[in-house]
Amino acid sequence: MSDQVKAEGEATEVDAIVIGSGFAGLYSIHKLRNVDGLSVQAFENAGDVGGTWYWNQYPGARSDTEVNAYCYSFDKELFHEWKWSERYPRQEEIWSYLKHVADRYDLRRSIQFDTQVESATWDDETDRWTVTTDDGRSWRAQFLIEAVGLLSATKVPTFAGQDRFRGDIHHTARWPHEGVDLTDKRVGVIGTGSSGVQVISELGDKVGELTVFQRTPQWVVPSKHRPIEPGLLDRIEKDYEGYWHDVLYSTTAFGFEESDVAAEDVPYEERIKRFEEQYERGGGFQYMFQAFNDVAVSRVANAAATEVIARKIRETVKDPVTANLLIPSDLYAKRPLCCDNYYETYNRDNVELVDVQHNPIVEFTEKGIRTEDGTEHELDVVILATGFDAVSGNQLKIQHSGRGGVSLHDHWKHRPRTHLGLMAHGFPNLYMIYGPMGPFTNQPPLHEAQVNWVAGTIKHVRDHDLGSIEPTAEAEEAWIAESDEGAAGTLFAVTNSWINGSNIPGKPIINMFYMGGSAAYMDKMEAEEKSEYRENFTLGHAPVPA
Ligand code: NA7
Repeated sequence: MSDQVKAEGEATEVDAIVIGSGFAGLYSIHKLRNVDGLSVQAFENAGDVGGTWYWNQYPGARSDTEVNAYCYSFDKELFHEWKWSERYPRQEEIWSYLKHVADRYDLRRSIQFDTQVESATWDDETDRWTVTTDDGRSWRAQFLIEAVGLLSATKVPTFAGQDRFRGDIHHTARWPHEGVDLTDKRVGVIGTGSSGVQVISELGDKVGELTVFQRTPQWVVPSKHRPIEPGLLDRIEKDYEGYWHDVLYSTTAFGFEESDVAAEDVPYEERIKRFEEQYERGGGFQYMFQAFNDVAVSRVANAAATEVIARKIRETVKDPVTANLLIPSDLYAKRPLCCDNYYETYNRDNVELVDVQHNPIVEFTEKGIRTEDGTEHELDVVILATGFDAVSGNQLKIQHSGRGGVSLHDHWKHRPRTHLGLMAHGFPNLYMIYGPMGPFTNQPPLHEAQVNWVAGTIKHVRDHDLGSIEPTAEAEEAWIAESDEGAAGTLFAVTNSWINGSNIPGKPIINMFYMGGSAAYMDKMEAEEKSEYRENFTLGHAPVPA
């Protein structure tokens, strides 16, 4: 095992380069370096590990996935020793966990922080990637693993007059680590997706005034946050492998039992009753996938799901005008949201909802935000909860030049293209963890499965002295066709959100996920491995040593 880098010309050479140190990046370093014995250099543009959980330190940030499936599985001892305190942990706790993982497996020594990877250039002669970083250095590696985050490249809209605003503006995903004192302040929030909903629910009773600028309301169910069910983690440990196998071989990999009943197959009253019960149990993904199995594909099921939420909104929000504004007119087919205290927050005297769909933001002024009706909303702080250039955004920030000098920008000009959401034709030995057309599931368990698959291909290439592995053009085409066909049968395809790229002006509105479910995705990866990558990949040849 070599853990050392060696200088070759100007570039420093390692076996593998990893970009990112969130859930996927940290596990990539551990697996490739500690388990498989490769020399690994990682780069991270943040000042510490954590990825999403480093950046998203806004008030109220927490996981809305139950923690028993929102953690690593690769080491039972880690699972045993880390004591989660909450069912949906706050950002601080998840970040502490990831820092603990970095320390426990001694990962930091392989990570260069505060470093942006600027370019990655493939050399056919040597079967190596040359990576340049913003500190002016170059690195070479046979394998390049990009764990750059599905939801990481921020979408920061600019509004007319923004520069003259005398207050502060913060994006939720670039929240200052020293914190922002919002006590008694007049705070405006733009955006009502997951981040906005969490920040709004948290801040209602902590700030002077809260003004929510809502363009599109979203369906929100309560999380019904509570301590982890007593004994649950112990029960998981008793059948540890079996539990994680069941998580991966489910549809969504969220660790809860998914329904196998179609809402369409039961009478209307039964449909409503089950959604009512599910609402009381809480949880967004549960509301979408635990009550029935067809909420994301059937308009009948979807209508029953939203009927119940709409009724709850009307029951909760005292002012009927505000309640009506909070009820979405579109389908329940965005990434499902859950948050306690969201609708209740609008009953507070210090909270105002401004409908910027019909009364748009015209400009920022020195004192705040002016809307089309002429009102100047005076504010001390504006929080942009405006989301991300999701899925492909961070990948495209790096200037990739693949086989024959083809750029990833050109290859993805009309749409992102991959095989398995992991590799692209023309870009040998380049792996994108959770890249476009990856599985639409809970991420941490699938990160591990993908990294294990990647490690398998690397071992295969090295053991057989092959030099490189790359999906064929036909495999890529077939994967896109299969992914698109699956997604077209869902309601996500006809609902605007980051899931299909429609939140970014000018971005192709196109399917970005494989929606066949986690189990089917696992089978696909296994089939490739079993066939020794012969069917859908071109296996190259190692260059003749000089
Ligand atoms: P989302 O879910 O993309 O939500 C962004 C919100 O910001 C959404 O309500 C947008 O309204 C709103 N938005 C964006 N740009 C503007 C402008 N220019 N004016 C007014 N409102 C705007 O991002 P989140 O960070 O909440 O969540 C992303 C994912 O991260 C989430 O699904 C989890 O997986 C974690 P719109 O709908 O575009 O009208």
